[in-house]
Amino acid sequence: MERYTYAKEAYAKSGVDTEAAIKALSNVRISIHCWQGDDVGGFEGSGDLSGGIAATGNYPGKARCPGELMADIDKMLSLVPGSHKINLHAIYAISDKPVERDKLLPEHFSKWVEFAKERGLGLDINPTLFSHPLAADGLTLSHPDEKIRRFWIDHCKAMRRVGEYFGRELGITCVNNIWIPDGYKDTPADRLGPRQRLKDSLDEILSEKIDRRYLIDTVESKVFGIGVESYTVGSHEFYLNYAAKNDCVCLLDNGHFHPTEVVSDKIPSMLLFSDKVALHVTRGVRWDSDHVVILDDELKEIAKEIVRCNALDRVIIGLDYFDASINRVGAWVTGVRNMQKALLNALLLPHGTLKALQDSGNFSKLLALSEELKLYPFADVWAEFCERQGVPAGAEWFAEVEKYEKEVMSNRK
Ligand code: RNT
Ligand code: ZN
Repeated sequence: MERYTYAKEAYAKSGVDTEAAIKALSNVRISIHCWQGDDVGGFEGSGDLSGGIAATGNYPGKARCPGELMADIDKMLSLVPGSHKINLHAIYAISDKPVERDKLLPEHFSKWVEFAKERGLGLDINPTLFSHPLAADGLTLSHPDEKIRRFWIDHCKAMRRVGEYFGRELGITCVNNIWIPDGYKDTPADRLGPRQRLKDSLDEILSEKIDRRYLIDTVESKVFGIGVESYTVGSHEFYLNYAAKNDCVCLLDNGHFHPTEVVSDKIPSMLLFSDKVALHVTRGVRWDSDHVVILDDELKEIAKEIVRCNALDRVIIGLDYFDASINRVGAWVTGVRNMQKALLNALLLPHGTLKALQDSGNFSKLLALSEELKLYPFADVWAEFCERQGVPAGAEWFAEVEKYEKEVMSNRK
């Protein structure tokens, strides 16, 4: 507390209100991906991940069923400040009998709605267009075979209805994100045809009008995937244009661009032309490896752009990482807290002062001040925020994970 009082004063001197920052941060709901809990396995039973994404490692204690995953989510949430959303995939449907993906109904997700209601959470959804026999050749919504394309279109339509149900039941808008693995390993003979088919598929999927209060549709691009190195149907340009012309939102996954290309720089451009932009925040190491999000420079820069553009209500923040080589609950908590730390860091910067320095051409002072601000007592404001939210402020949270691993996760054999 004493430390917070000191920090509050230090920030006030630079024109920053720490109370306003704490309040703003406590209102940010992050969409926390359920799939960190089980390496994108889901409950369909096969467990084999496909579609050019991969989880590596076999750390013991993975959640094997809805009950275990929900228990792990509870543990994770108890160590994360604030109220959030849980982001589900179609493969996390809960049903006694197997249900084909094109036949999924809201009732197959009613247990999740119950779970969310009891905890004041929102829910997001994703159709799962990978890890399935009909996606075995790496093509789904752009497939030349009409029957296969039909199956995936119907699946996406079904999941939009599930999303609408989430939004209606919980009173928190659901985000339905479409990502497809479609592409070719080698140089294609036709780049237009698959994209034409993807466009047609999306047109049909989105043709059913659903109230925006309940459901927002997003489309996620990618530059390449393992096995589909030469051509990706759903490229950035494809979705950027598609979203601009249709009633949906572009989703930028920061692992889905060339290594020196940054998503932070794209955010203001997107916001000038669209009401919303969605993110999958991840950490690619040399490729789209989906490492746990750490508090690195690009994460801080992404958060700064969201805050500087005054767009906390326009940028939909979702997380997307899955590390199977370390304790999964620990990985989850680390990433969520880092996203929040980055936002708090951004909320504690004197953006007005910094912008004025830029506009007056005083780049020497801009650089000097920006660097000095890095050593402001940020950690004390973070600790105060955590304390007020009733979660551990520092590394002591990990003791909870160790205890949970010993008492719960280690019994999953
Ligand atoms: C894959 C995409 C996609 C998935 C999730 C599981 O490269 O990033 O978002 O990670 O849907
Ligand atoms: Zn993603």
